[in-house]
Amino acid sequence: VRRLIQAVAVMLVVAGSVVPAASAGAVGVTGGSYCSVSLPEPTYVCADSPSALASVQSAGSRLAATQFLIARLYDNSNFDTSAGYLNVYAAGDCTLSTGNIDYTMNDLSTWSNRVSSFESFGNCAARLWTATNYAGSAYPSTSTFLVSSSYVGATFNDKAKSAQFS
Ligand SMILES: [Ca+2]
Repeated sequence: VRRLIQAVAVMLVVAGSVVPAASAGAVGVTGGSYCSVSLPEPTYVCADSPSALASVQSAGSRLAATQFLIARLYDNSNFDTSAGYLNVYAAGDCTLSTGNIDYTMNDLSTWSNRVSSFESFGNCAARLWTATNYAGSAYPSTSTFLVSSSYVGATFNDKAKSAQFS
């Protein structure tokens, strides 16, 4: 009987260790300042360096070949990468018009209260909000977008909790 119990215990341990590894498509979600998110899936993949982030992405093939980089949000101002960034991927470029919203991030999650500068790509421009779900105050304003900003200003620095792309 004891042997059986031991065997069961071993199996439980193995199962316990296998589960996290199997869901390791989510490999880097826990740590690291260099992150990416593929919209509309709100899963953040993070790593300790840009190269580690790249290898996590390719290893987990979390990034479909059809994903386009539409924005990069920086923890530091002046597009400085040393404190980390969040690459935002989407299924395609933004439309040329800024009269519509092409992509949204209703909760910046681990990237809340960090953004100090940003760049947008693929015809996109960005608007940041100080609360989730596009509430609170908006940068640059509730009716405009910016392709890039080297510093979002003292009022919005480390305040963004959601974002829209047009
Ligand atoms: Ca910051």
